[in-house]
Parts: sequence; structure tokens; C-alpha cells
Amino acid sequence: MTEKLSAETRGPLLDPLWQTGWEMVEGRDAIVKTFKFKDFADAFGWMTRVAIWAEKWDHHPEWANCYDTVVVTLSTHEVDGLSTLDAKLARKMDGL
Ligand code: HBI
Repeated sequence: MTEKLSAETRGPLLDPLWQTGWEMVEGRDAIVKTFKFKDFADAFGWMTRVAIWAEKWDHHPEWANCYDTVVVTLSTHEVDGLSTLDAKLARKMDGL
């Protein structure tokens, strides 16, 4: 069963993400980041690579793409907030 990150455990997991441009969503236990790419093809290619990991981990982003930009929000529906899966997928996205 996926657990919601507690106030005690979330620090070490989330702190590195603030350094790479992730932020908390106002009024929601979720994180958001805007990714910019060279063009649409690059943005879509990156989304495709992310999608493979999302399927593998059964954990999917909420995202919107406009040309060279992808705005990504991560949260875990099952716990209505952040879980380790969100931190894991965020780290993967930063590395792709
Ligand atoms: N993706 N972000 C997110 N949060 C979830 O809770 C989630 C998901 N993808 C698939 C998934 N849960 C399934 O495990 C459940 O819909 C059954």
C-alpha cells in the first residue's frame, strides 16, 4: 500500500527536487515543474520516454504540453498527496 509522505520523511526525499526546479503546488500536496525543450519533437520524445517509466512503475504524471514546453504535476491519487513514487518519477524525469 502506497503511503503518503509524512512531514518527518518528506524532507530528504523532496529537498533535492527544489534544487532542480520543482515546487510545491499552491494548496495541494503535489509538486510541479515546467520543462522546456528545443522544439515540439524533443518535448514529445521526452514525454514518450517518461511514459515508458510511468507504465513500468504504474505511476503517471498529470502534464500539459504546448509546443516546446511540458508542465508536469506529480501527486499520488491513492493517498491524495505525495508519495515516494512522486519523488522517484520526478528524479527520473530530471534525468531523462
Ligand atoms: N498515478 N499519479 C498517479 N497516482 C496514482 O495513484 C496512480 C497512478 N497511476 C496508476 C495507479 N495509481 C493505479 O495503481 C490505480 O489507478 C489502480
